[in-house]
Amino acid sequence: LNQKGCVIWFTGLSGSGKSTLALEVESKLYQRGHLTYVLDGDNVRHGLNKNLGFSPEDREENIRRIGEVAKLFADAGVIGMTAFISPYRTDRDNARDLLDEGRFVEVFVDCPLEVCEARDTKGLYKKARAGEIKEFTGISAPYEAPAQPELTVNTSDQSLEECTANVIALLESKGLI
Ligand code: GGZ
Repeated sequence: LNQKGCVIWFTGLSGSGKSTLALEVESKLYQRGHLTYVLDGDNVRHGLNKNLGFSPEDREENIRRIGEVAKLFADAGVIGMTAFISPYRTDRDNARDLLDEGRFVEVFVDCPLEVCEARDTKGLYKKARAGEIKEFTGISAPYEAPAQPELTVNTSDQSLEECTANVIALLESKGLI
C-alpha cells in the first residue's frame, strides 16, 4: 500500500456538506488505489457513541472517542476521515495532538448558516427554530470555527468537484498520498 496513515478531520455546521465531501474524497482516493475509511454520524453515533447526546459534555466525549478511533485507523495505515460538526476548538486540538506532526489535516467545511438552514436537508433547523430540538449548533449552541485549518473549502460558492480537488491537492502537497 503506497500510503502512510493519516487523519483528515472535516469540521463544519450541520448541512455544510462534510459527509458528502468526505465520501467524494474517498471515492477519488479509491480510484487511485488508496485505502480509506469515513467515520460519520451514520456509523459512529448509531453504534460506538449511541449513549451520547448533544450536551457540551456529550459532544466532547463524542469527539474524544472519534479522535481515538481515527488515530487507530491512521496507525493501521489507513486514510481515516471524520465528518462531525466537532464544534469545540479544544476538542479538535486534542484529536490533533494524538497524531504525529503533519498526520492530522483539518478541513474547515465553511458554509454560511443561512445556506445550511435554507438547505435544511433533514428538517432539523426548522425544528431547532421551533424549539423542538434544544442546543442545536448554530441556532442555540456554539460553533467555533478553526483558527488555522490546513484547508478551508466553501461549499456555498465552490462546487463539490472543486472542493474535492482542493482536498486531494492538499494531501498531495503534504506528501500524504
Ligand atoms: C447539532 C444535531 C443535534 C444538535 C441532532 N446539534 O445534519 P445532521 O443531523 O446529520 O448533522 C447533525 C448531527 C451532528 O452530530 P455530530 O456527532 O457531528 O455532532 S458533534 O460533533 O457536535 O458531537 C444533525 C444531528 O446530528 N443533530 N441533534 N442538537 N446537530
